[in-house]
Amino acid sequence: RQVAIIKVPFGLGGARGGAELGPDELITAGLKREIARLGLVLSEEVRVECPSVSDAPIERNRVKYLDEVRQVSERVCTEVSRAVADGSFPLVLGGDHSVAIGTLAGLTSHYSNLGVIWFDAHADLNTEERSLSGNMHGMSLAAALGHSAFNLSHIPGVGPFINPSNLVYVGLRDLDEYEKEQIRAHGIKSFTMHDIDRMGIQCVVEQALAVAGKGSDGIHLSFDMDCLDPREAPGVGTPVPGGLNYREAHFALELLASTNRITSMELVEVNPLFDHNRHTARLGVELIASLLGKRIL
Ligand code: DIR
Ligand code: MN
Ligand code: MN
Ligand code: MN
Repeated sequence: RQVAIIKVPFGLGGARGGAELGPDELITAGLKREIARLGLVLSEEVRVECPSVSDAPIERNRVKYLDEVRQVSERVCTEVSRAVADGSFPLVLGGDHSVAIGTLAGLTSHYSNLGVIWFDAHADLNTEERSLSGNMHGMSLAAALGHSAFNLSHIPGVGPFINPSNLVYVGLRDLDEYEKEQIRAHGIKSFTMHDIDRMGIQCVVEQALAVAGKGSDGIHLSFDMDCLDPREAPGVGTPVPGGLNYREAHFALELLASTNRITSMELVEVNPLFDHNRHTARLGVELIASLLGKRIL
């Protein structure tokens, strides 16, 4: 199997800077060594050109850096689409979670009915109108579903919107009122931390796979590192207490790997500025390795 690493050093969609350092941090933490150890071929390693604060004009709008997010989305879409066409497994390294707009755009150009499993403390369902923060990383799924003003349909080469019945959340614990309404209105399957405590992570992941896999021709795993407990992963932009622990996260990704159903992955929101001893990036590398098939025995 071939893996294509797509680095997206973009942080302007986040609440605080630093996520743009994520891709290099993951590489430094040994990602390529792990991929080689698994016997996988690294078919390509591309770095998407991303604007940073110093390139962007001073932001005066309520919705922050929309033009920059739009530009990065188009570039990520192109790279992801090319990786799929090459027969590689796209592994997108964020960057803040707004990079998912481009990832999903690129994937939908190949998959007509893409399932999505979204590991996150947050639902990322805000629109430009309803966002309380103005940060685009809290709007990526609204764009993928076609609910926001800027959405998937504005990206050249894109396919259909994500169908809410093939979208599933794991790890939710910090939602805005509008996002709760949206989850209910569209019947989006959501496994909150409460559900994980009640059902156990195995049952949750099995049910999540069933939702994302029903009638779909591919399943994308979008992994926001803030789904983890901040004690395990302090290096994120918006930590929320009460998240997944080390063993739950590993087990979840091992279980997903064992089904051979996951066709792409992105890992986002590694923020080295808030990390201790590269702990979060190293954990990110381990979790990617688990998803790519690493086993204990
Ligand atoms: C909040 C936080 N719902 C927002 N979202 C975050 O800004 O829209 N997403 N942190 O990752
Ligand atoms: Mn997120
Ligand atoms: Mn985020
Ligand atoms: Mn989040």
